[in-house]
Amino acid sequence: MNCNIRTSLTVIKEIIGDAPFLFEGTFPEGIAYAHSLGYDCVELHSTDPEELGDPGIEAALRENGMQISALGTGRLYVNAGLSLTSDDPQNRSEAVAAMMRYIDAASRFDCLVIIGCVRGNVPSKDAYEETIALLGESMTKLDEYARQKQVTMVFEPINRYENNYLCNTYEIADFIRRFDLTNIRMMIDTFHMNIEEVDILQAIRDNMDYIRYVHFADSNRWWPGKGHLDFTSIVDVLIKNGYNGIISAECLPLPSKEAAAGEWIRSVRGMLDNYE
Ligand code: LER
Ligand code: MN
Repeated sequence: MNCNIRTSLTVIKEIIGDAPFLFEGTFPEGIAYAHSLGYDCVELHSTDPEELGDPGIEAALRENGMQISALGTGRLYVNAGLSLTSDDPQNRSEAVAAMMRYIDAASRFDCLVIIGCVRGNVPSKDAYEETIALLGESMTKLDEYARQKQVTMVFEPINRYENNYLCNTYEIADFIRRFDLTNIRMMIDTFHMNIEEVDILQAIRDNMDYIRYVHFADSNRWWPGKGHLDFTSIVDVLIKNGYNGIISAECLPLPSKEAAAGEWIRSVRGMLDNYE
């Protein structure tokens, strides 16, 4: 069976705490490094969308024959404290405005924008519907802007210990349908799926119509093969259900970022090459 799945490496200026990124340095350096290891693309994480204006990025992409797969936006929440569902309207509109700058950059780079923890959290048990309504309002604005700019955003189910709502694939698909979003689709992350899905393979089959991007990390968030997830079956179900996008290396930089980046591509390329 033919498979055109490509791989991507997570790149960030500075890895803070135990964030699951594998290259630390400038974006042009990250692009050259990812290419040298055999990755096809880079996933760029920035705190400020202005970082993506660096003209060295385009030059490095050209020189190395690389593409940007997606722009991560989680640092807006983790580092800058912005949330699409903040109860402070000023914070919320700054979050939406910053996400629009990411959409602008994605339109230049022809890549996806990830919506992860910038969704914020439900502040109390009885505030679920209120939070969903705020998120629906913010997402509707982003969806319209993304449509104008012909950009796709991918909404990531994140496990309950990091975000306390919209944790599994079915909930994200329901949310997309409920607000009739067209340019917001879904991505999956096997680390989160291992915690939240009843059956990982069935969740992929059931939600395939929405899945546009994939993060691979094992059950312990190390590279695929270092935990107990059955990646052979996960790759097989993705390919047999027509997935033809990008799989990105978002896993812990352990025992070192260099080791994890090298082992991730060796393991995942090894599985994908069985289909080519
Ligand atoms: C973002 O892609 C994600 O998976 C979060 O868990 C990052 O910490
Ligand atoms: Mn992820």
